[in-house]
Amino acid sequence: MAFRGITKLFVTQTRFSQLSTLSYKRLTDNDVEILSKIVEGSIITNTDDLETYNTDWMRRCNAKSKLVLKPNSTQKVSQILSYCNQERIAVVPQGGNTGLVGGGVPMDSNEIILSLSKMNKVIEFEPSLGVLTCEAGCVLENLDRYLEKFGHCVPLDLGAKGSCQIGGNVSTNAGGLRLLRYGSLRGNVLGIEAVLADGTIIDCMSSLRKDNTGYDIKQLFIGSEGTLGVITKIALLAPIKPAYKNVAMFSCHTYEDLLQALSLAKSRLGEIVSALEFIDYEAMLVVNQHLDLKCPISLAPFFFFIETSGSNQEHDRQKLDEYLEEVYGKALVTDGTVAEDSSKAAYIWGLRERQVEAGVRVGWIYKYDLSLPLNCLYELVQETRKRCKGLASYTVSYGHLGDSNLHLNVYNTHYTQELKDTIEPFVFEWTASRGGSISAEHGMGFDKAKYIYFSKQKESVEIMRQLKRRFDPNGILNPNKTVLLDDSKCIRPPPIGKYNH
Ligand code: FAD
Ligand code: 2HG
Ligand code: ZN
Repeated sequence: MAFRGITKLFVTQTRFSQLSTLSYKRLTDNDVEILSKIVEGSIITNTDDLETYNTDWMRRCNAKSKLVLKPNSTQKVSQILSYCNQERIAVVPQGGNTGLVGGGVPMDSNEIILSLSKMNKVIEFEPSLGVLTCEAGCVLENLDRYLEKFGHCVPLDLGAKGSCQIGGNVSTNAGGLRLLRYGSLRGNVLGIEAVLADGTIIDCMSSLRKDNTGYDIKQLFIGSEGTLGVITKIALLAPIKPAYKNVAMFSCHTYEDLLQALSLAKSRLGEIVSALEFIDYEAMLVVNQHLDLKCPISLAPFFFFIETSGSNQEHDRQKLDEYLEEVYGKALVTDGTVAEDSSKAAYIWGLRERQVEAGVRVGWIYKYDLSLPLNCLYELVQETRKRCKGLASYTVSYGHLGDSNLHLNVYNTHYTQELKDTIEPFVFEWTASRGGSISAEHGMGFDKAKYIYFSKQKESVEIMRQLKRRFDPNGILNPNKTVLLDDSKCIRPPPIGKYNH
């Protein structure tokens, strides 16, 4: 498959990897033979079969890697990396390939893909501790189903749960819909086994809730997008699955009303809240038009989604009813619905969760995942919409309002450089000027790596580079992702104040 209307972008990417400061070996038939022996023939070299691994979920990157390796043990991962390190062969770790920042696909035809999909075994679940131990290639939804038998669940939930892997989730420090309830993976991951670039196996597997013996090495692998090591095993806290859920959806006429409804949800529903999400009117239009999902309540500029989860149905419902009375009484919401059964709940939730899928159907996506103070979060959407008028099909926003995490997406039928230049670096500059983050939960990947200075000071970036050099001296792991070793490739933010008006 060729690039969909983005020959120009692909050319830019290819040129970029050729200009990289480190040089990698051109893959030979002899390398393929040796690596194939390590994985006992579990490889992919056929061009058609390689396509899925070379193309990212949004179909924006289409690399030409010639080899996918599928090891089924940590030992084999270690042997692969040891050989690749010695031969200077670049390796891209890949989980479910659902990442949204071009982190899990190669940028150059000589990079090989290390797929974790065969390392998909649950090792054990210890009910008294509520700790699950598994291999990194387990699909998130499969883990959730496994835990359900014990009355437990995974502490994160993403729209991509049917294909993303827990190793990919940990490597991107994925947030998702229930971070509000269970917190970040940084707190939920108790142990990690990872393999360094030279093949060294780092065993930080532990089921301990508390362990303050020195630096917490496993944290370095969380969110480092496969640039410091390949995660092979994980010990994860698995909370008790809540017995009862309520899902409700409301229309709000102004952003201020939405924020007040949010604030009341936090204070009135307190411990039973499990998700507080929003989509705007244009996002609703996109799911209506491209997924044929109809809005079940009257249309408005904003839609607010609340999920509660608890152990006492009556108590939870009473709290929700009191909340409804208050927000209707204060006219913060103008219409709404509470799902009476699980199929209606799934329908309502689909309006929010399937936004990503709807966007892909429009054509080309310019995707931004930002942390911003709530009071100015929607101002950025309005400014961007104004700038993109006449150039884009839609400027939509949705996101994890309870976490101040905005997903800002500009859609068009095809890629144009003019539209890209209209949005970037504007969005990053605006975000930096408000003290926000240019990547709230998706990571930096290839897309955002050069913008790291918009969210991190130079001293921190330098420590990141030192860590990268220490963990992966030959730079073979996921080159040109997350933090660029060549500083001259990074873009600097403008002086503070440019967008403070
Ligand atoms: P991949 O895409 O394969 O890889 C992602 C990165 O991790 C790459 O840099 C890769 O090299 C690295 N990697 C993968 N496995 C390993 C490993 N074992 N060891 C070392 N490095 C590894 N993200 C959110 O945060 N919140 C959401 O709500 C959310 N919703 C989504 C909904 C949809 C429909 C989609 C398509 C994506 C969504 N995402 C969301 C993006 C999210 O980052 C990924 O879905 C997920 O965390 C990536 O897992 P994966 O197994 O697909 O990893
Ligand atoms: C979500 O919250 C995902 O649905 C995807 O993080 C976000 O589409 C996006 O930009
Ligand atoms: Zn998200």
